[in-house]
Amino acid sequence: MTPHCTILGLPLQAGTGRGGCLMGPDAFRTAGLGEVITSQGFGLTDLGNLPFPASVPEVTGPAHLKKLPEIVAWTRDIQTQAAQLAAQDSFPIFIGGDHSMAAGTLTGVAQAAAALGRPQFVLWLDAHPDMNTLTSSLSGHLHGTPMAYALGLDSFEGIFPPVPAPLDPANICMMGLRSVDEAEHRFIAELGIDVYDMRRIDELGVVKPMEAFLRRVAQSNGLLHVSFDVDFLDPEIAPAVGTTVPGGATFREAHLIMEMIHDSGLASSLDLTELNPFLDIRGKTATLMCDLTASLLGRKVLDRRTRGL
Ligand code: B3U
Ligand code: MN
Ligand code: MN
Repeated sequence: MTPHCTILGLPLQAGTGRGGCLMGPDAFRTAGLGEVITSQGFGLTDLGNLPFPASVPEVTGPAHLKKLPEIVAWTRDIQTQAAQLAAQDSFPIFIGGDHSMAAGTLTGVAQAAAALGRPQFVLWLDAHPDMNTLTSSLSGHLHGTPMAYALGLDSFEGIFPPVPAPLDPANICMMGLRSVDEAEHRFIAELGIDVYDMRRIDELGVVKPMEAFLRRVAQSNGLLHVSFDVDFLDPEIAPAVGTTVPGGATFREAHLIMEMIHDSGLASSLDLTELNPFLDIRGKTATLMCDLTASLLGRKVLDRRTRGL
């Protein structure tokens, strides 16, 4: 991993039904994300927040979709930024914002990987696969669709920007799923995506699945994008998210995943997404997400200081 990180704030919330994700980037910074990065010995460039799209295209799609033109505009802008940042010699951390941001980050980093001739892998940590197409989405909320878009599934053509380098389903690993729509279930089965839902995590733990996935990334000389949705975590420890689903990953499971990613040296980019500071309790979710990022960047259990003494 390069010894430098670049933060880009993506204050979008049009993909969700609840306001608040707009404040996500500020909450990550307030919780000390910058200090976490520098204290792990990384240089830091904070690019601030990407501005609201200057122009919103006139697009129409299925009528039940909410704020479609706005998300199309964000996707266009984020994709361009992500492709540029992923091509630089610095580790990009995209701080959201709702998960529709991943329509831009996944396709942008995959574009940069394709330019290097290297396969793009994705570790998707989320209660949801976010794999609805524009036609299968039942809620109309576009944060439920970025993975389908990045895979190049149909319904997006002519509405969203063309996908420069669609993800290979064989290079995706999803962990933590526990809320999956019927259509998403079908897509996952058809594409054969590697899924560790919470039941499989209960049964196997996280070490074996992570070892197997990281080995595949290493053997293919792949680049690894980690997309971390706050609702991957159990809502008891991470309440600041609009769509809480009980039975999520524990504190230690999540840290262990981050520690294993660090030890592998394979991560090339990161999304921190769906944080809704309006729903937080004294900043505990934002702080936990920063601590998890510290583990991904190399903080060890023995380095941690006791808080509040
Ligand atoms: N699959 C549902 C629910 C959902 C997806 N992502 C979140 N919720 N956060 C949908 O709306 O597509
Ligand atoms: Mn999500
Ligand atoms: Mn989710």
